[in-house]
Amino acid sequence: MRIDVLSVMPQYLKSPLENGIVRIAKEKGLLEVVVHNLHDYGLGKYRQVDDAPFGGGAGMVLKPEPIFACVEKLKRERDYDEVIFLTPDGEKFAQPLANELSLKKNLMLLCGHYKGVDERVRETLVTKEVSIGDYVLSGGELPALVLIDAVARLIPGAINDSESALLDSFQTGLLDCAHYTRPAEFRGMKVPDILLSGHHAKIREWQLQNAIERTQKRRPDLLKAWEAANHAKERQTSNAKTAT
Ligand code: 6GU
Repeated sequence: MRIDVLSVMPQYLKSPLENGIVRIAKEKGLLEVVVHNLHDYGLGKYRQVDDAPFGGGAGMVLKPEPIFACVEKLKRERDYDEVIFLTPDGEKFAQPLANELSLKKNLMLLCGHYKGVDERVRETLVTKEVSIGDYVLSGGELPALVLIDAVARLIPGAINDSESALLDSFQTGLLDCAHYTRPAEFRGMKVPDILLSGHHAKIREWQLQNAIERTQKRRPDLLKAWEAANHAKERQTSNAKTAT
């Protein structure tokens, strides 16, 4: 997969793209991330990328010309599955979208700034608008990094334990269960006996029960959705059984 990121603050993106899961996926040849500085496409002697909004008001708006120039250049080089604009008024980012994007070949991410971008960019170049939550950040760089991390770890082969990304919180519809490592007793606090038993079926059962309890306590909304999906599945299986 290749991801092109368009930003007016390319330096800001550097360290997260050179470390952790993104670095590993790059080193394994599974992911390529190319950052483009919109100032390289800026106007005039000062490489201007933003301007005051028509109609007045606070903050600056990213001008259309540098963004069109950069996007059009890249589009001449390859086809993009999505051109994603990171913006607080976009679709809320969640695991299903990360899963979907992890299957794509070429993604373009446009980081907004200041008051946003000229609306004509959104109308003609952007295919998807994504937010990472209901709060306002100063720019789209952190959201782009969030999206890249969530997607990179889903690319098959990116993480060693191929099972583990599929068992994450949200993939099963439940939050993750509690985890423990050595020592079995620490300052009087004991790891649940069952986890030390070596009885795999019983351990799975404990983990599921623990995940259900944690989800009930922390995110009852998620548990409701999980139960509804589970009941639908059970109905399907029992219908299939009566049909045969
Ligand atoms: Cl994608 N951008 C900005 N600027 N703020 C946000 C956001 C995006 N998602 C949540 N807050």
